Amino acid sequence: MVQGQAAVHQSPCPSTPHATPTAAIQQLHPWHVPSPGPPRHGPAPPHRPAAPLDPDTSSPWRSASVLHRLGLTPLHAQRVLETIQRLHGLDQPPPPSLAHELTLARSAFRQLWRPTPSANPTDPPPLHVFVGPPGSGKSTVLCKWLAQTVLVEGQSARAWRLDARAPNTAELVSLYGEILNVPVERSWNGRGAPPLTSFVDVPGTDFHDPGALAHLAKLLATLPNPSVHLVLNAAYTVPLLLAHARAFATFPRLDLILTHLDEEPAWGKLWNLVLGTNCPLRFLSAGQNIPGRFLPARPDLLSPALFEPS
Ligand SMILES: Nc1nc2c(ncn2[C@@H]2O[C@H](COP(=O)(O)OP(=O)(O)OP(=O)(O)O)[C@@H](O)[C@H]2O)c(=O)[nH]1
Ligand SMILES: [Mg+2]
Repeated sequence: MVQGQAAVHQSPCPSTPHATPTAAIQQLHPWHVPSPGPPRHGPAPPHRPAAPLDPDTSSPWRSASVLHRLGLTPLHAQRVLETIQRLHGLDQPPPPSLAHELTLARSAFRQLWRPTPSANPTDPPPLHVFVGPPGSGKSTVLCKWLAQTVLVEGQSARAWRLDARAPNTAELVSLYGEILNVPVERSWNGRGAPPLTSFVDVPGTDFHDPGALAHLAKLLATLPNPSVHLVLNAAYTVPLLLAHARAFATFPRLDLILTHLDEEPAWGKLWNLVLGTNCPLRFLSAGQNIPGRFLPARPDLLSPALFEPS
């Protein structure tokens, strides 16, 4: 069970209104550490003017502050707030209770979620290709998905461990191929997609290097109908996550897989990827163990404490 699911059960959405947004946020966010109050003795701390990115505390909508605490950038928080206001009725004053406002926030998040397109049953089985920066967890994710396909779904599969500009040294993929009795080939033989779910591992690509990106694009063009998964470490900062999503945006049928969720407590910040890109979020992966924790992404997993226990 992933951390997010556990949090759902530990921190159900409050059913009673809170006096202040801060009180509500402390209930909502198990990882939120309240800042220490002013010292009991000695001089009062100097007044700190509001930073430009501070939430608008004058807003009559208390959920504005909650969205800020979740880790949404001001632009994305504004978009969610506008959706909340539209759902409530644009000419209406904010609801009297914060609980009601948070119910609207959940509906807004569900509405803004971009689901991954469902597979057409008449299409050939997908060729999953994992791309992204070096060390983001691509080979680990491939092995997790491969293990689910073989062990949980009972399907046959094939895998390729291809070189790009750099050689592919991911022995992990070959090792799990052996364990799961899945053939792992070291070069693409050009025969076209086999009638099995297939997985392709490539080495990391530095998104600052146009030559490496062009080389990857050329490699992808040799593969039949690849379904490209951009694998990113969720512990990256929001600007870095968005920069990667922009750099890889031209690859075909791109979606996102986020890893290292065991090392990143603030899952709410990942809403910035949902709101700031055209890429659906496909899987969330937490930890090195295989098959381990590897779940289809859902709105309630990104902000579990905001959603009702399911
Ligand atoms: N803590 C943690 N470690 C992870 C996770 N996913 C992968 N790792 C570790 O991160 C390191 C890199 O993982 P890989 O799967 O080899 O990453 P990669 O993107 O294939 O790396 P390159 O092919 O070299 O670009 C390994 O030590 C993994 O065990 C995760 O979700 N959490
Ligand atoms: Mg790798």
